[in-house]
Amino acid sequence: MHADELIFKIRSRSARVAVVGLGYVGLPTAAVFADAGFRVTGADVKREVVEAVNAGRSPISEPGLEELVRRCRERGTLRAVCSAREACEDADAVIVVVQTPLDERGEPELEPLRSALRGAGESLRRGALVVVESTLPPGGMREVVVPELEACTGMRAGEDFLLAYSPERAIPTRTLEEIRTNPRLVGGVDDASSEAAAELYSCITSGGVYREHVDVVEMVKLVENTFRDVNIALANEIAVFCEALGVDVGRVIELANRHPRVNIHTPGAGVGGHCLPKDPMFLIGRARKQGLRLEVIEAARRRNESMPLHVLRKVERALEGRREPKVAVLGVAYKGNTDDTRHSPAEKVIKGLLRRGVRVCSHDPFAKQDFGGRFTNSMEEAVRGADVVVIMTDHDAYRRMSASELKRHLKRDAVIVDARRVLDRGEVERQGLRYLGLGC
Ligand code: SAJ
Repeated sequence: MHADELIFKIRSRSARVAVVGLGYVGLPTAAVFADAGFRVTGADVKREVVEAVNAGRSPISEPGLEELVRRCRERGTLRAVCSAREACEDADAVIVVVQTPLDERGEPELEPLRSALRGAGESLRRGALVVVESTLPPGGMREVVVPELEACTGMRAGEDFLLAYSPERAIPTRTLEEIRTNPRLVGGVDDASSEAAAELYSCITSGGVYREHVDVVEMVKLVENTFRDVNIALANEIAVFCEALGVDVGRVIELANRHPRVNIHTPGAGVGGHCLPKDPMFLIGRARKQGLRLEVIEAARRRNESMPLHVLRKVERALEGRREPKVAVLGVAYKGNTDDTRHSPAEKVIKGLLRRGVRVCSHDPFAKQDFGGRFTNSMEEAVRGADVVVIMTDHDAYRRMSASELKRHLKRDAVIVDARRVLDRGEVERQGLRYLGLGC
């Protein structure tokens, strides 16, 4: 199949783009394409998301996104609808970016992706390009995406329509910048598909576009997040060991990282979000089907999953001997400066404390999620009268917190459990508060 006409339309920006899924990656992607001069229609099943976008607002907290959405709405280059079928009706390029989480058995849950593909497929035009940005398990393009699209369209991929995989690689809190500057990977089902997809993404990224076999692209995406998960697991393991030795892990990692070939990540309360806890599982699951055990990756997953429990034990130690204690949990988002609470380590800590009958009041400057306890957006209210403050998320607001101000609201002999190492130990101790940091 030829892609010449589509490539011409992409170059002249007359190609219409549809983005199916307006989540943490989909909406920024839609807005970046709209900002680059394309007419973009985004689709999302959540009515409140569609309404927010059409009102020029961003339903998620991501630096620069609200302003970009507003600008694109004012220029008339971005609109949102509830149905994928409607969004794809007149689209020359369709980008599918919906979640591919794990189900209860730890297997890839691909129904949201299949359903998005079916929605797009209902109105897909002959000659259009479909790009999947959702993270796929190894073999996902061949085994899931191609058959699903061919079944619902009655057309053949690479013959009647173009199809490529180009995984999103932007990091939340820097999503817009990374969509525009990160290198892109593109793996088409045929040359024309790769060529068209590469042309499309070269309109929005200055980081270069790499064309590769789709099987390679699937692995690259998963290996990147697995690298990070394993690296963080190493940092966490060293932190737990340093804690037992009474050595400050922060200094250890800082100095080790001065070596030109060492780059140990930051230990913390656990690894959350929708990617790092999941993507290694795609590899582990697939390897098991081949009769292989990915022992290092499995051990790293276990280490990272154990971190909230490690923090819970520290809090329990700090609570020993206290009557009807109150714990303030600072941060329910999975990482700093985001409102995303998916797979947040705070959930396990809060639920663990509630099970033990502890009064919990959690706080977050961005997110709103109680995980079964009490939640407030007022930091003062959260920490008022607390026996223990446990810092679960490295929000900038917590880094700026002053120990003397904090002390004014706490019980006199309160303990700070700093699971993200955001406070200065010396300053906390100078206020007469006990400091229990992770890894020291
Ligand atoms: N974390 C640590 N220590 C660290 C870094 C992170 O404990 O040194 C924790 C965070 O607190 C968080 C979790 O790990 O709970 C994940 O955070 P993250 O910032 O590492 O990653 P995500 O999930 O927000 O985004 C990752 C990114 N992948 C890589 O950097 C390799 C992003 O580029 C991907 O697009 C994204 O996953 C995705 O969607 O796959």
